Amino acid sequence: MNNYEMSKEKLLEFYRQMVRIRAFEDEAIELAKMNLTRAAVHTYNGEEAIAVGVCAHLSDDDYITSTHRGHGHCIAKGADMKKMFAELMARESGYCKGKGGSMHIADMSIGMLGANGIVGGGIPISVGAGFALKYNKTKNVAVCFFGDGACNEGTFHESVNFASVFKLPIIFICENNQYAISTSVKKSTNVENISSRAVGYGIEGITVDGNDIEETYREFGKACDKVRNGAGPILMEMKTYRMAGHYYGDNENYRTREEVNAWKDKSPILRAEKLLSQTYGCTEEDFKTMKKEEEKIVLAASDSAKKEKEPDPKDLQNDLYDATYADIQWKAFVKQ
Ligand SMILES: Cc1ncc(C[n+]2csc(CCOP(=O)(O)OP(=O)(O)O)c2C)c(N)n1
Ligand SMILES: [Mg+2]
Repeated sequence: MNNYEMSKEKLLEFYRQMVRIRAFEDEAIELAKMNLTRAAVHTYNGEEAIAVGVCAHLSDDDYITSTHRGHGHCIAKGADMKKMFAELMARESGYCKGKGGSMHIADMSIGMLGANGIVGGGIPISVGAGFALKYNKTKNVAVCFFGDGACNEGTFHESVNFASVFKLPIIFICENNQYAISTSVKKSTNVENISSRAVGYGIEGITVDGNDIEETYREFGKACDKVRNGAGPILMEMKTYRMAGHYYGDNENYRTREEVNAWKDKSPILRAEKLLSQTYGCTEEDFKTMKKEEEKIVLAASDSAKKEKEPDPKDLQNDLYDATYADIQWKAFVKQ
C-alpha cells in the first residue's frame, strides 16, 4: 500500500482525530461561555479533515505553521491537549505559561512552529523553516496553513515567490473556508480557485475538497512526496466551510442559516461516517462509542487543566525577548 491509499484502520484513526478536534472545540466554547478563557477563541469546527489528512503524512521533524484558528493543527500534529487547555485558561502549566492564549500555542518538540494572531504571519515563518530544511539537506518539509483572507496579503506574494525562486520544500495550504471574518471570499477574491495563483509563481497549484478526508489525505500525500523529493513548493487550496462563528461571540449576521445548514450535510465528520458505514460496515453504535471515548479524553484534559494554578504576576516580565541584550551583542559583533 502506498502512502496515500485509505484503509479501514487509517479511516477509523482519522475519524477519531476529527471527532477529538471537534470535542476540543466544543469544550473550548463551553469554557469561553463560563468566562474561563482569557483571550479570543477561534474554532476549527467543520475544517477538521484538512489538519488530519495533512498531518497524517508528517513526522515531528516536519514543520507546520498555523493561524489564529490553530487548535486543529496542534492536535493533529500531536500537541498535548491538557497544556493547550491550560494555555486557553491562562494557567502556569500552559504552552506559554498562560501568557499567550489560544493564538500563540507552539511546540518545537513536534515541529509545530506556532499559531499566530497576525493574519498571514505564519507564511514567511514557513519560508524560513523551509529554507533551513533545504540548507541542512534534509528530506523534511514545511507545511504552511493559512486562510483565504491571508492569501490577499502582501506577505503571501513575497513568501511564495521567494519559496519558488529557492525551490524550497514547502506546501502552502490555503484553507478556503469562504470567509475572512464577515467578508465572503466571493467579494474579496476575483478568481474561482485560489490555487490558480500558483501559475504566477511558476509552481504547481491544486484545489481539493477540504471536507473529504479521503481526498485531503490522498492529494496532500502525493504533493508531499513530490516536495520531499525536491520538486519545490506547491500551493494547495482546500475548500471547506467554517461551521461556527469567526470567534466565540460572533453574531454571524453576514450569512444566512440556510447557507450554514447546507454545509452541515457536507461536514467532514458526517462524510467520514458515511464512508465508514458504506465501505467498511461501521454502525451508528460504533460512531457513538468512538465519540464518547474521545469526548472523555478531551474533558479529562480540560478538567485537569482547570485545576492548574494561575501564573504569578511576578513572572509577567520573564521569558520576554530581550531586544536590548540582542542589540548589545549585535554591536559587539559588528565592531570585530
Ligand atoms: C495582519 C492582520 N490583519 C487583520 C487581522 C484581523 N483578523 C483576524 S482574523 C481575520 C480574518 C482572517 O481570515 P482568513 O485568513 O480567511 O482565516 P479564517 O479566519 O477564515 O480561518 C482578520 C482580518 C489580524 N489579526 N492580523
Ligand atoms: Mg477564511
